[in-house]
Amino acid sequence: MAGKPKLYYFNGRGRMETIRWLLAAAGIEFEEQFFETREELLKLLQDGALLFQQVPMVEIDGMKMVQTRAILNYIAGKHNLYGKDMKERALIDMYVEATMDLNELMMHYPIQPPEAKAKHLAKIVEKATTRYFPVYEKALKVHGQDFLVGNRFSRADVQLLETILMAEECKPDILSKFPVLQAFKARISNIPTIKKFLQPGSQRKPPLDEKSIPKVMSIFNIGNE
Ligand SMILES: N[C@@H](CCC(=O)N[C@@H](CS)C(=O)NCC(=O)O)C(=O)O
Repeated sequence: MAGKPKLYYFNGRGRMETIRWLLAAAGIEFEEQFFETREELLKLLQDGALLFQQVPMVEIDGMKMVQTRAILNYIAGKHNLYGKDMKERALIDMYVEATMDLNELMMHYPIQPPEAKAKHLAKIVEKATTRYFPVYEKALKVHGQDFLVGNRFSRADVQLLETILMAEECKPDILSKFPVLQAFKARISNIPTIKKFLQPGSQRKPPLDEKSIPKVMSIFNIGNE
């Protein structure tokens, strides 16, 4: 039997967090190796473990996988979270790509310079409430089912919940005009694997705090590229 997947990243959300969410939702236990310094990342690189010299990297089923989307696709396919056919998969892909676009915007918020923060936050709220959330609200309302795609639990539900919770960290009442998404959030948060991941002490990571920002910027050489 293959061992547990092993995740290589820093001890924070970044691009790895969605991978943690998906594994947890699938009920898969995983190990994590964190690097604290740029030197530790460079060591991994020198060992030849990073195909494109970047993380996230996940050791899984004898592979050293990189590229976030490739990793997520593999986990989703393996654990039956990727629809029943090509068309469902296409819809799931559209939905999750949009959540990842919004996540990317939110991920960059903590590292904005102080003078750019308010504008960046306004952009997050505007995109969430006028571009992305209305689509999911309508989709759930129109088909009236519990899950986004195909009337069964998929990565689309997991990734949308992750994004909703991140958006609420930016603006706690961001769902106020989206009653169907409020119900969706409650429902999906109650799925046992997800409920467990949402509890304190799980491998879910908190938002990046002020004192971790210089560390993350130094590990990834952000601003010096
Ligand atoms: N397309 C890649 C992008 C990966 C990426 O940008 N990783 C960052 C950390 S989140 C990194 O390794 N930066 C160091 C570098 O690019 O040298 C993916 O989605 O995995």
